Amino acid sequence: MKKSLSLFVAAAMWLGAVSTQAGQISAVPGPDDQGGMKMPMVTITNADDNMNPTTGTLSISFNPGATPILSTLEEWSPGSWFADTAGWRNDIGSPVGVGGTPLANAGNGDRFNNQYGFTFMAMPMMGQANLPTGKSLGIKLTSVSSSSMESYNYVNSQNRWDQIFSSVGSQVLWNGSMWHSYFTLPSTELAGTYTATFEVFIANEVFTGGTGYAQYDAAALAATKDTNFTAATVNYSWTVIPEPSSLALLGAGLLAVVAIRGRSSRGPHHG
Ligand SMILES: [Cu+2]
Repeated sequence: MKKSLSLFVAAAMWLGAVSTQAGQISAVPGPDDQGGMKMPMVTITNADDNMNPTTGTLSISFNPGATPILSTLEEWSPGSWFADTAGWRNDIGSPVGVGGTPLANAGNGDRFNNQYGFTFMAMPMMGQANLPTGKSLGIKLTSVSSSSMESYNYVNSQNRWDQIFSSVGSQVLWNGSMWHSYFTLPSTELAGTYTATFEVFIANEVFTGGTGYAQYDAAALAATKDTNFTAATVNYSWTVIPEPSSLALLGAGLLAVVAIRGRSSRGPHHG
């Protein structure tokens, strides 16, 4: 009995630990709510001219550590919902009734995570070149394990929640500022591991985006790669764990199993 009880209590405590807000919240829970940022750092090395390179190699330094979890709003911030006018409400708002969510504030309840964030560093004196003049960084989705996974550029101040990387081969221009896009997955998708791969390259296009740190207008989607710079690859992976309701069922099931075992194996004088 003790073991199953402690599992049940641990699950309940985990659910309680992420409960910091309730009611309407004005921002989407972010890396601080999810276990911290995980940031591949991009540099340009082996450049012909570190101040303004025309050739070089993109390098990525990345130690992701524990695999991020794709979870629902109710798991990241129990009892919370978004304003009915929030750009992200429809996708990742909890379904009506979940955590007390009113109908007007309800959404599809997709799981989400934005712990991953690209960063770029230039230190010309240390062999890490500047971005070339007249060009920008580009990020292209080269594979994804589930077509149900989606990615969004979130800019709270613009009430912006725009789908990006809409299919394999889709790309954005990136200005090099630390950029955490959101990844979402419908709550109906199975537990397990999900992955995506991105190529980071130098694009023959100036960054002109007004949508935050990523640009995904027609010019960005059509930008070509500068092949004088060797591109780099980064792999992301996420875990989907069973629903808390499943965990609760599991806990109840274990309790039942232990109770039955106790009845059949213990004598009448157990204390
Ligand atoms: Cu970051």
